[in-house]
Amino acid sequence: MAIEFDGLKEKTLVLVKPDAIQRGLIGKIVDRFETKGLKLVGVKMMALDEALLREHYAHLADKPFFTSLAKFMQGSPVIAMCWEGLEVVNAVRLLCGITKAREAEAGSIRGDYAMSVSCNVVHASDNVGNAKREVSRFFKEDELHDYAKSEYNHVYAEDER
Ligand code: DAT
Ligand code: MG
Repeated sequence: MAIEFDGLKEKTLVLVKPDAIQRGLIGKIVDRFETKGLKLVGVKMMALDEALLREHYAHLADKPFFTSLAKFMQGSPVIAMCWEGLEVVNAVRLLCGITKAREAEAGSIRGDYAMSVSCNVVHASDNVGNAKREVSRFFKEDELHDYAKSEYNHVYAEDER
């Protein structure tokens, strides 16, 4: 069965990066998504191997910083999470803030917790097409969970559910 991505079942991939793991920010970062009203449908700690990193950052493979980016991302395991909700890909990008963290909007995760371009604490899928590819790359179907969240009756209006 294919992973659902429509409406309330839209999904996105978030990685808590090694800098955030080292700095003890896992809880604070998870809290941002939970408090927003998103549904966590998959989560695991994992070490990123060479092949996975090459796929994940294929769009940056010929950049001069690629080697240091790969080394940084392999500095410790990461927390991979799949979050679900209405237009969640866009909502999560907004929550994360722009790449260059020291210029990220105050109130965003990068804006509040980071100062660097590369050590910017989180990864988030940047559009729905990439979210589909990234969620499938990091999670097997049986690692994603479908469950009711009663909070949804208050997070979304009736015509949004
Ligand atoms: P984002 O993570 O905001 O989607 P991206 O996909 O362009 O940004 O780049 C992926 C990661 O690569 C980014 O989070 C940090 C690193 N990176 C991007 N541009 C960089 C640069 N100019 N110097 C060093 N690292 C960079
Ligand atoms: Mg990106």
